[in-house]
Amino acid sequence: MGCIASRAAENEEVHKLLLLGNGGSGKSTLFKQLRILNTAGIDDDTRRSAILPILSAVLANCVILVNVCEENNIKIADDVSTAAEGLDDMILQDEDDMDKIGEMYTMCSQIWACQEIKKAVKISLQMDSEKDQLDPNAVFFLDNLERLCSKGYVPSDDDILMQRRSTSGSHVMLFDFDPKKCESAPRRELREQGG
Ligand SMILES: Nc1nc2c(ncn2[C@@H]2O[C@H](COP(=O)(O)OP(=O)(O)OP(=O)(O)O)[C@@H](O)[C@H]2O)c(=O)[nH]1
Ligand SMILES: [Mg+2]
Repeated sequence: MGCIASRAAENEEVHKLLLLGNGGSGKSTLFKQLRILNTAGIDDDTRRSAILPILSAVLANCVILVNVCEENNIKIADDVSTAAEGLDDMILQDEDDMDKIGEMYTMCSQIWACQEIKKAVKISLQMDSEKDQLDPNAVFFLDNLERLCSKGYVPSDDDILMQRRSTSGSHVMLFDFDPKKCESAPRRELREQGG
């Protein structure tokens, strides 16, 4: 009984916030922002485990852009199509795949340098079919290709914030909110982004 009472008292001290919303509506992004601003920040394991998913998403987005060009009769150079075919066969899933990053960089930068590909960005952000849909932050990552593919790359806070990874199950984070600390922290903007 004493245990239940003390648990109840403990719970009264905690303000609980349940985040519900469509996929891609920003629940995890809010979590990550709170982690950066109000806890010890993003830990090294989380950063390390984000490397391959970030690079895989970049690779997949390059393939999507080339497919969208082909489907919309946007003419691209043959070497750009060939680079996309090379990427289509590439899988990045474990540490052993890290030695493919140099090759991936060459192919992705060739695709991203192509002016016609930029036309496909706008189209693919508006596509209904999931297979042709670009990640909302694909341009941010493609503009940072050199940094992402360099040796010893460690994802920055912004990389972690921009990364799109669908959450499975429910996640809980406990944090102390200190308004004074918040005022002195670098200002960040949280914006509602339609799904
Ligand atoms: N450019 C930009 N992107 C944003 C902003 N806020 C959120 N995003 C991006 O929008 C996407 C939101 O995705 P999540 O936070 O993973 O969405 P979620 O609600 O957790 O989705 P599920 O886990 O699938 O239910 C991420 O790619 C974010 O980086 C913003 O202010 N600007
Ligand atoms: Mg999520």
